[in-house]
Amino acid sequence: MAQTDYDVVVVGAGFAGLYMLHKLRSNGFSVRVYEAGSDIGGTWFWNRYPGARCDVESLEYSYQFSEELQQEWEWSEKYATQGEILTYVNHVADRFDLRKDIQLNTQIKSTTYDEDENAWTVRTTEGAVIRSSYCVMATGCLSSMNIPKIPGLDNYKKPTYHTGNWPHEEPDFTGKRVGIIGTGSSGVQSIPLIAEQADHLYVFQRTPSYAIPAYNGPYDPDYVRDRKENYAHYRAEAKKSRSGFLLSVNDANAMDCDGQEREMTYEARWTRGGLTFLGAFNDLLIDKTANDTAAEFVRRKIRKVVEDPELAEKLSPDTVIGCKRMCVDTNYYQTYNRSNVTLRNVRDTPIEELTEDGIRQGGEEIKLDALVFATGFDAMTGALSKIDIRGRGGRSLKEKWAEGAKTYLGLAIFGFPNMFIVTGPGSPSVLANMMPAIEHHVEWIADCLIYMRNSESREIEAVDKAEENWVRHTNEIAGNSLFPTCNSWYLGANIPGKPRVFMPYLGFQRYLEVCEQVVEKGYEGFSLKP
Ligand code: N01
Repeated sequence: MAQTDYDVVVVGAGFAGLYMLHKLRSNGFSVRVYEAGSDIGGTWFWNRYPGARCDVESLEYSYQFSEELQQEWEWSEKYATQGEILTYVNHVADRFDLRKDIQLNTQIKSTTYDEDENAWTVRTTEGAVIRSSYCVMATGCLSSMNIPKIPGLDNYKKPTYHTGNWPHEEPDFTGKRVGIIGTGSSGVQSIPLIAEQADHLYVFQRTPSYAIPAYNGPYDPDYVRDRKENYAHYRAEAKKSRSGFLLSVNDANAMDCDGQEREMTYEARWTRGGLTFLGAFNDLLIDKTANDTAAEFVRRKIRKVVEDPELAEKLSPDTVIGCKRMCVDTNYYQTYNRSNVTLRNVRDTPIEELTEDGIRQGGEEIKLDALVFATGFDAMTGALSKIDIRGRGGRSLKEKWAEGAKTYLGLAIFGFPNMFIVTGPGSPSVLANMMPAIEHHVEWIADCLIYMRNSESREIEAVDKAEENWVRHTNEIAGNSLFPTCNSWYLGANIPGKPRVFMPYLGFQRYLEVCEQVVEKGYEGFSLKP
């Protein structure tokens, strides 16, 4: 075997990297985790903007690998704040003594595969060189910020913020004129809170989002008790759904019901709040007519909340509901009834430029004291593309993915042996509850490495044909849905020049079954070198 420093290098210390470390270390592998941030937590370390919280229920957005952990941890609210989740992350790290194998403030610059030695050479931006038999990229799906190249960006002199890299010292917007660009999940969460603080808030909206109320609040102790007593059952049920959540999808089709029945179903989902609204009917993401009924229901709700009918119209999306990631809100639409909030329509009147202290739009300059970019991420591939990853024959991953990301199962890449991605493109990842998606990948990878060790194999690689088939299969499924009909980040359409390819795999349960079968058939679709 090659001389290596570690069996496995893991890049990233978010939920994925932390569990990967724990799982591999408990199975006797030597592991080192490298993290660019000054602390652990990934998404929940960086995204600390006002109002940041998870829109998946806390009791489901948490690790299930340790019964003791899930029993001892108490979530205070249905949707946990960023701060509470970060406290949980730190608790996990301490509980499993993870920190000693994590190196913070360390950016990985490149990883190069050595075909003769079957090992990776990993280099940090500071020049350190590490050798490992395997690399696991736990770099996150939404971790590479997107700041649009608006003319004048360099001339703008006032403070700017990105929701995905929010300062640790909370900015004070009191008495300030604040601009925010972007009305996706981050914008929808932060706008109500920034509006409460700022003297005036200008929201620059290109595409309105569908937002479903969170109805967040403290957990009912009886509900928590039941969940905890029956965790195994609930977790198993969630895995049977297409998204990894409980209460996912009603089996009935919207178009098989009469108008009154549909209305009642939507109302019940609306009253419950949150992402499960989209599960009101089975055909919402397949049949445009069905989808229109749900979209119109939400638009009616917007019109009821927003007092100015013209403003309500501007805030009402006309796209397929659920095509872009739905938002979960607290007082989002209500915020537009405030006199200190102005909606600026960027779709009809694009931003012309940033001036020294403002935004010029439609010939008018709006003076600002601070500007917030809630403009999202180069999703799913961005963080990987920033690292110079070179596989067999020195071929770079960036080159390989120039026409769109290609993976086998979202876990492995042909030409890049002994490397795994946690929740990579081609896996359910962002279309599922991220926590079970992460845990599934971590456990699959760990089992695979144990198999490699037991079978005295030294190299594993996705087979070209298997990868091709998987990419085709992923696209076929997406093609049968309404997902490709809008410019979402699932398609890479939010980043100018990025190939338009649908990246996540639709169907959590189906995916789990496929991964299991692959293993049962002796890692079908992979080539293993003894
Ligand atoms: O980013 P986004 P996000 N000019 O890409 C606009 C997860 N998340 O950070 O739609 C003007 O959704 C862009 O407009 P358009 C969740 O999975 C979860 O909000 O491209 N506008 C859009 O409005 C989510 O989906 C949680 O026309 C520009 C916005 O910026 C994902 O992260 C919370 C522009 C970007 O929205 C990303 O959410 C937060 C330009 N040049 C995030 N460029 C929870 O769990 C972009 N925009 C609650």
